[in-house]
Amino acid sequence: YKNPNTVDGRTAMVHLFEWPWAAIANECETFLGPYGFGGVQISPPYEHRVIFSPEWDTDVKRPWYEAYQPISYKLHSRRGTREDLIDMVQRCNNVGVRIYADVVFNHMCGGDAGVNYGTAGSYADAGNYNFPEVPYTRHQFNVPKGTCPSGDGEVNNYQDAYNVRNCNLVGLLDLDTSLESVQQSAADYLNDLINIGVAGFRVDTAKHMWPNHIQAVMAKLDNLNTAFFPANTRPFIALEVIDQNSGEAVTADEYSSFARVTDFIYGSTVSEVFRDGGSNKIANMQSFGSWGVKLSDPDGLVFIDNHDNQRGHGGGGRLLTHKDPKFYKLAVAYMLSWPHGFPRVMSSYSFSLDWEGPPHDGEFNIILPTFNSDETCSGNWICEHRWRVIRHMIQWRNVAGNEPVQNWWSNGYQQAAYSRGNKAFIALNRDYSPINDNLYTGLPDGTYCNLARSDFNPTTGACSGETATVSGGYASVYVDNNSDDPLFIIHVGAMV
Ligand code: LM2
Ligand code: CA
Repeated sequence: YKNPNTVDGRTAMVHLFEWPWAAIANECETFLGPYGFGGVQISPPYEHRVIFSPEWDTDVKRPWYEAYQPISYKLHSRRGTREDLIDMVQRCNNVGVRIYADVVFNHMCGGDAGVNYGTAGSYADAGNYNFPEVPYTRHQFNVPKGTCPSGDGEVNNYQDAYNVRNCNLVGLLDLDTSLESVQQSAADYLNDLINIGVAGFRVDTAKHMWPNHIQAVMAKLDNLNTAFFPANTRPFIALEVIDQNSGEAVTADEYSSFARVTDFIYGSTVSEVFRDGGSNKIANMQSFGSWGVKLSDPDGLVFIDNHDNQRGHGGGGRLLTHKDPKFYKLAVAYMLSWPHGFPRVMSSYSFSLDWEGPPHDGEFNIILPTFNSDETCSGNWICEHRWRVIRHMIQWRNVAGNEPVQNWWSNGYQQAAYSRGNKAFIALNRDYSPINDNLYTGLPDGTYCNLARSDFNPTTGACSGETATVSGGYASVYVDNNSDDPLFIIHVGAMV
């Protein structure tokens, strides 16, 4: 369950937050496959609530978070129909890019939804705990049964695991996941996705479910579809457990023995180092992983920011995001260079208010991304995964493979450089002066394309700009601290 089931040699995924299925299918074929991305976390594929101006905020229309309020398990969301989903999963698998579905089975929609119709047109009556399309009825929910110990039915005491796991999180109707019938409904819906060809799941709100209930659902899951995966392959499971405050009753290590778990400490540590350049220096990052993280290498899903905390939801925190591009690129490049955890690159759209949904037309249809000649996205899609440093670091990580960190160099403050065996070398500068040194790279002699500042064409072997020469293993490395891309990036897959 901890294996992401990527094709051989692919080592990272991207979260294409709120991308429609049709756009993801194209992205797999034209960009993610060629650049060596291992997989895509997609936004929720099941039927969810449609939110237009609920009474508590008349300005809120089609917020992104309506996707976290299930109405049924029909695979028809704001991002596309079942047919669109099937087409996307097939086309991505065909170019070696795996799909991980974001799934919710802790709860259904908020009680405030009342009688409503979901994205597939299914009827639900939240006030009466009635979801006929699944079906779920009142006896399958914790609050009406009295299994939630809080006075008002809300999660309001993180010191008490029963409160966290048996009550309604922000009013979302909490399912009684101890019931075999609920476990079976959840497994049926995940198996539907497995049979379509997904490689695994990001499980929302796992912290709010008992570990043995999640394991019971996992035990009911089919092996992956043999049209795309070897026989007897188990799905990848990444559990969302926000464990970043000490003293809470629920911790990540209750889950990490049986699945990967989101590491929320990782991103805040790396953000702090590359944002402030304060007491946690880049010079100290040589031993990162033995400190600064929650989960050990094989147990962690690691990321700098995610769709929640980049807008103050889901624990929030002072994370680097695309809004600080220079330091963000350093942080993401560091993540992709470092052999710890399975990394997830965030891909965002621009927003100013925390609830704002993806770019849309006057009818609230999502507008598909369009692209500039330098591969970046135009309009309101940020597409961090297409930024030059980030897309090249995906390939760098694949080339580095299982090679260890070697040839570590640092100025003792905010500059560092290192190789992964004799395959790949990087230098990062978050300091107030340039790196201007003759450094031992460990790489074979030859001429390399500096991918921080240039592009490499694998067909012609041409480098669009700056090159670097390795001679006797040494390279003269210059990294301007005033550059927007204060890095030096070379690997044996991009030699001129
Ligand atoms: C999470 N972790 O386990 C996410 O970190 C968290 O951000 C998700 O909430 C939560 N699980 C449920 O999947 C998001 C969003 C909330 C939003 C919910 C449901 O962060 O703001 O709550 O999804 O859409 C919204 C309203 C809230 C309202 C609720 C129910 O913001 O005010 O509560 O819907 O209608 C009455
Ligand atoms: Ca729960």
